[in-house]
Amino acid sequence: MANRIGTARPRLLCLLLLSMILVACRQQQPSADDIQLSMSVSDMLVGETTLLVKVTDSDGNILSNPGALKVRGDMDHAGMIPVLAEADSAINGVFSLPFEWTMGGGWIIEASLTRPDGAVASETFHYEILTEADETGMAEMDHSGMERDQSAGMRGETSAVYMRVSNRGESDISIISASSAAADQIEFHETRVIDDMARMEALDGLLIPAGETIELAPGGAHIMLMGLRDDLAPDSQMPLRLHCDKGEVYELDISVMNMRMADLDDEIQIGDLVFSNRWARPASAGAMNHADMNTPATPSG
Ligand SMILES: [Cu+2]
Repeated sequence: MANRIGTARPRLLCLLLLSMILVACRQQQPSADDIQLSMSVSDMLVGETTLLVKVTDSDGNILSNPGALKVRGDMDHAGMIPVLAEADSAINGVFSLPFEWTMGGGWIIEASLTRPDGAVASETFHYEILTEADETGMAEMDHSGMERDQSAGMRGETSAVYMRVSNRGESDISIISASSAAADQIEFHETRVIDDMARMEALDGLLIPAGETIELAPGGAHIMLMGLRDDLAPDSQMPLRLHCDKGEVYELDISVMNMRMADLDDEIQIGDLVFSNRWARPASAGAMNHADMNTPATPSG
């Protein structure tokens, strides 16, 4: 009640302050949540390359002072030494980082931007890197998704789903296809390391023999999501449907996370199958829609 006395002036002051705050807000840089990182690469063959990382706000506007960028490249199978790069200045919103693909195979590139205010925005991209030998062998490989996979990988539009599946029944179960509202196309792949080189091969499906358990994991068999329709944000869930040759459909939810550090408490049984440790790598859909970032995906032809 005592505050009532002399309210007129404080109110005026408040209004003034409020309008100043509004003006300040309008001029403020976007928060880390509104930052969009998109990536293109100059070469997708083993060896030296340049990573171009473009930073914009959610409306696609270039930021005058984006901050500093760190990039970490890991292969999608265990035991490889990560490749690191960083840059603290961008030209027209684009960071240019020299980088080296040290080996052929699937790469996960994580770009983390530290804003001038200390906030961090990060994005993960997935690339399939070839050796020269691979490139010529490509046509012979019965791997229809592979080329699409690469061009999609350029846009960070692919991801992989991993899980453990046990068959508690008495007959073998064969998963022949998968579908999801989150992706245009889904294939079963296996990463194989041959002569020190990791490559992905398409599988017809997944066989879970009676009484056995199969493990889909980085560096091995996985469910490849191509043409993502929506961003797969860390800590979100995505739906996945697996179709069995006998007609059964298994509806699953998949946790999106950067790395699975421990077993997940997510075991569910559908029919004879028990699914657990279901996770997918984060990825963005159509992050590369800005025309000027479209460097050619394949080296030539
Ligand atoms: Cu794959």
